[in-house]
Amino acid sequence: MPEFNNILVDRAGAVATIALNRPKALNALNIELMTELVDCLEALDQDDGVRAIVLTGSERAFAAGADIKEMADANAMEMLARDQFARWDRIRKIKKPIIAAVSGFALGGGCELMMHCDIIIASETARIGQPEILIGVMPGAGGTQRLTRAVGKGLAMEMILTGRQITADEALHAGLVQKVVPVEFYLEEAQRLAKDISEKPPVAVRLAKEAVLKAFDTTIEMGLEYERKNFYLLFASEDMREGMKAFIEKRKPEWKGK
Ligand code: DAK
Repeated sequence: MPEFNNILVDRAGAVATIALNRPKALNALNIELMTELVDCLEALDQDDGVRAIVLTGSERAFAAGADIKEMADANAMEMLARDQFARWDRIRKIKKPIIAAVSGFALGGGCELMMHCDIIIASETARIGQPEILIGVMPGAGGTQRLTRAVGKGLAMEMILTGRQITADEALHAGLVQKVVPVEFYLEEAQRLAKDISEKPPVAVRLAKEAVLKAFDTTIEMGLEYERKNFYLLFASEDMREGMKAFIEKRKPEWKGK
């Protein structure tokens, strides 16, 4: 793993944890941080020893958004040339499950990054919002689409048009985050969940993640076809044989990841 300036990477067994680390800027997502983050995610995705990834920030901020200071003077042609969205699209292609552990601010691009993850664990202190409207823009890294699908049209409109931050409990009730825990435990809880998933058969985890994500960009008919194909494919895996055999023999399965 190369050296990074803006993220910290930690490994515990098959779980890797990436912590965004620009504390003075509340983890604002500048180009260098995003480049490191995406490179790191792709490297972990290729690493057979890693089976689940936790993405976190600090207690004070998961991420306070894209770096406003870096964007403030850019013109449309420069933004187009930077092609930063291509980097975000690569996060969507990560095959291993990513669990977000969110505390403090998850705003703008920070909220969008959180929503790129597969499951979100929040601390009671989390404050989540899309405040771009307050600085004269709008969400650009998927916020209008992912937030709307997660919480529904009304709340998404309200958040995006007013910039209001919602609390962790509101986010839980709206279905945006999956669990809220006291701040001392949010990272531990996300890592516990990641460990649980890391102990499941990796090929089934990969194909199941892929199929769930399909639900976002296809019709129900096509999605069901896709699910079925992945289901059949698992009957070609050694882990499927092992899983069912172990059940019948009343023992714990030993996964090979094949
Ligand atoms: N960018 C740059 N610096 C930031 C920042 C940000 N988003 N958020 C905070 N900081 C910096 C502050 O400037 C301050 O730096 P110094 O003044 O100390 O040098 C330091 O972090 C501490 O912040 P505060 O002093 O403001 O701390 P407070 O506790 O008083 O307030 C706050 C915390 C989070 C409420 C406040 O900092 C705030 O409102 N921050 C901005 C939140 C925001 O508007 N976020 C949305 C940004 S727009 C794209 C992809 C995505 C996007 C755009 C393009 N492409 C792929 C092209 C997304 C856009 C956005 O996210």
